[in-house]
Amino acid sequence: MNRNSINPFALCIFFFLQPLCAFDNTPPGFYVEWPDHNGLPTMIEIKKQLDSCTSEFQKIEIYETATFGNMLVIDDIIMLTQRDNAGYHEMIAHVPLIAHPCPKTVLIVGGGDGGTLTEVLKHSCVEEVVLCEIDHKVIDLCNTYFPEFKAAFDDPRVTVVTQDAAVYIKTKHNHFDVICVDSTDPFGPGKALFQEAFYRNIVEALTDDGIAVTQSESLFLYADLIENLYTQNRRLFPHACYYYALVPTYPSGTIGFSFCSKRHDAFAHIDLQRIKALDNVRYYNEAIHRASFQLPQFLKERLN
Ligand code: SPD
Repeated sequence: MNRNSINPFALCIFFFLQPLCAFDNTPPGFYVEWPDHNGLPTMIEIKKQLDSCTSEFQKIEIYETATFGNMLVIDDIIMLTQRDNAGYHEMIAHVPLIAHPCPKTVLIVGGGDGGTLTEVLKHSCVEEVVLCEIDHKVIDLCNTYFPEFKAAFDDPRVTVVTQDAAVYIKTKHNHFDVICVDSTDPFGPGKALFQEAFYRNIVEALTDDGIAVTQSESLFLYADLIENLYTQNRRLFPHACYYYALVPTYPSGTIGFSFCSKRHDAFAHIDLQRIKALDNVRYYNEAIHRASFQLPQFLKERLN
């Protein structure tokens, strides 16, 4: 056969395989999060995988991305990147802590990466923080690959409890001024943290004027979940609402939180001096605190 002619065997193979390849359009060098609960994949360019392990509870991976720094992925879901985690961690911590006039005791549920812990500790009024993380492997890996959060674990105000928070919280009554539920998504180890029984235990664990905020997903992708949590929380708390932050590496670029408070609304105690005293803040400010509770019309109608 002439060197320049096309091999008919190769041609057959190409036409056989080509339709199969069309199902995987992922460019090389990209990580794709495409969970089966939504049709909107999140794609991020990566340089390499830095580490991975399967713990007793979940698969944990660390990647070096091209432009977002290191990235933590748990059970194929992006948890955080170095570049854009401030929108999430500052909003889950500073909104309830500033809404409370004098928070001294704080519980972080999950949050083994240390990002929320780092933000909570910026409040000088806080005297005690318990971080309850079910999976110590998350803490170990993140201490290596997210060194900016490591110092928080050495703060004398901090106690780390390695336990299922759904069990731990039942042992606490009238104890915490603020609870931040920094959970994974509502399946796998995180599922129990989205159920009413857990929220009832939060009510018990909070002090009389306590405030809890819980990771409550994207308003574009999880409106049903948000509406259900809101309906439930209105029965459990005098103040219940939803607020959100912009985080480009989460599905649809946003993530929100349920705000649940026994006495104080989200704005009554905003203290500009306390906000000014927060060190090295990249996302949170007074205007963002207020604006993050303003919802698009479609969600407002569902939460009425
Ligand atoms: N869909 C991803 C939600 C992840 C929320 N938790 C992130 C943990 C960061 N501390």
